[in-house]
Amino acid sequence: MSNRSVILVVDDEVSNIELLSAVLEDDYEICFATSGTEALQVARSVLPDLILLDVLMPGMDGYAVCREVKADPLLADVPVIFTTALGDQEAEVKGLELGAVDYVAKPITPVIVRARVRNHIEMKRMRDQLAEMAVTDALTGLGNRRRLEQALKQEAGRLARSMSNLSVIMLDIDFFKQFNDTYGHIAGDRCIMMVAATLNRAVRRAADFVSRYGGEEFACVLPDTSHDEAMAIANNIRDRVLALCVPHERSEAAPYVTVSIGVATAICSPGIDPISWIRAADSQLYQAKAAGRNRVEG
Ligand code: GH3
Ligand code: MG
Ligand code: MG
Ligand code: MG
Repeated sequence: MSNRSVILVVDDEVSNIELLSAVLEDDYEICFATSGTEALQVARSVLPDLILLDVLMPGMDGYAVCREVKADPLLADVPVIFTTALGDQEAEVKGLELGAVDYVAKPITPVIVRARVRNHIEMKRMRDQLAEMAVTDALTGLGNRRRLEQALKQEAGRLARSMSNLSVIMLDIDFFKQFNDTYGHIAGDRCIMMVAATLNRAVRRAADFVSRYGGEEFACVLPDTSHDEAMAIANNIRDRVLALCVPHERSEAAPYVTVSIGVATAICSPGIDPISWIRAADSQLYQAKAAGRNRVEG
């Protein structure tokens, strides 16, 4: 599959679509629509990287399309460039106020269209990259705490409709301060990466979500998972980390790196605070620490 950016060209006049396609097709995948309603259909199924949108169209005009695009969570981030008749300042202002990023004047000038489209595609790419970085942990590549809390909220809301179980696993590396003190921070970072990779191998269903919650703490969201199932997964994680046999001579739990794990399960219902899972799993984790570490409580 090609990884070229996709541009949706919307215009009620086919000759305009042909013109814009000819200007852009060397660099982008082009899809098109000849009416406002068709534009929304295509946009929702293709999720384009940019929309070139005609203002004047019979039926649903470009403004109405732009309004709907900006109101749709799936499409709101897609940059919209209006194509307006040359010199129509009012149309330009209205388009920009509706959330369009730019406009190109008709009749179009190919070099201008190419330059503006390229700039906005690039800015969109950078915005997406920043948004991704804001929810990703740089050391492990896992989601960070912000991403976990988003996932938890989303899953708890989704499962509330079917009153399904959701489990959360909180995990903390044992005596990790001593590990750093003995083997150094670089080795400590490597240990965190190994635990992250182990978690990824042990928690495998597509709906499951694994994150680095803090320094040497990890959290997993397991939708549609009973307490027994979550305990089995947690015990498997504990076994796998121990089986890595990463030496830890100053641990009081084992001669190797170990983890303590807390598990919390609850039936999702409307109005339940997603953070209550974190609190409950954290308090089980505390019990696991108090009971001697290298163990699972839930
Ligand atoms: P416990 O068994 O009770 O969890 O003891 P602990 O020593 O693991 O707990 P504590 O919370 O006192 O210490 C956690 C340590 O984790 C302190 C900190 O230096 C280390 N740490 C946190 N984030 C990182 C990191 O990104 N890299 C490294 N190398 N160490 C980290
Ligand atoms: Mg038109
Ligand atoms: Mg800790
Ligand atoms: Mg610790």
